[in-house]
Amino acid sequence: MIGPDIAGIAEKLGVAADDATAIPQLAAETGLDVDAAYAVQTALVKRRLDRGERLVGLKMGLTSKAKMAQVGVDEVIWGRLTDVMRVPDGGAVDVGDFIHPRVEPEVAFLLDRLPDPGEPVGSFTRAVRAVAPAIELIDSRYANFTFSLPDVIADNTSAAAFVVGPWSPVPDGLDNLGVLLEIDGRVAQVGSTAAILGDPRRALDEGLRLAGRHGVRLRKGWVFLAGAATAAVPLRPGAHVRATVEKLGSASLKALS
Ligand code: OOG
Ligand code: MG
Repeated sequence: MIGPDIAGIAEKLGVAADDATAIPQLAAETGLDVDAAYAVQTALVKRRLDRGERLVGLKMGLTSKAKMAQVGVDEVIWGRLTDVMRVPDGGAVDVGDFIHPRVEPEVAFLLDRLPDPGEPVGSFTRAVRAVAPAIELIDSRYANFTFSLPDVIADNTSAAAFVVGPWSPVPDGLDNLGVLLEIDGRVAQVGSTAAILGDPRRALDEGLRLAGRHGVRLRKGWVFLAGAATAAVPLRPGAHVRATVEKLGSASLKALS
């Protein structure tokens, strides 16, 4: 049997991102399952690496119920981050570079010595050098921001851009810190780090386990996004976005008008 055209699907998704033009979902039509979808993601990210981008981290997706409910997919997923996706804290993006961008508040980890797959969460303090508030800008390449599980995996889990706030040493507890997303100084979303798999440290275990299944090992110096604590909010031209995590401070982003 001939399987799905991994390279062809990756090219379509890559062009959709480059041109900021939505495409129809393609997993059902092409018979893409989860494993084939991760193969598409690998090819899609390789397309970026081939033009000089560098891998700088890993992101988790759908680690909170709020996110699962928003997009109607209830499995934890992971994707890759490159240097070109990183926007400096307080920096600006052009909404026109994206299809239908949304922003969401996240917790970022700076990876140090990595535990082996399956090592318990107790190893977390050795594996993580620092923690920071973060904003992820997601932009599904599919029309209407609607997708199935293999569709969103193939699309590198909607990864488009991210901002990391100031790094701090890991505080004693990370499991119940307040999270706030403000747009133009108004509260848009409120949550808690408890929404992220009960404790965002668990997202690291999940990332190691799930990416490990596909032969991907996390590296020292990488940024790790644990997944949004709340639903994502559309990013409009001219908006000022701030994500605050209790004890950790804030990260911010502007959208050019
Ligand atoms: C998929 C990516 C989810 C998160 O933090 O949950 C994600 C999407 O919502 O488009 O990044
Ligand atoms: Mg996210």
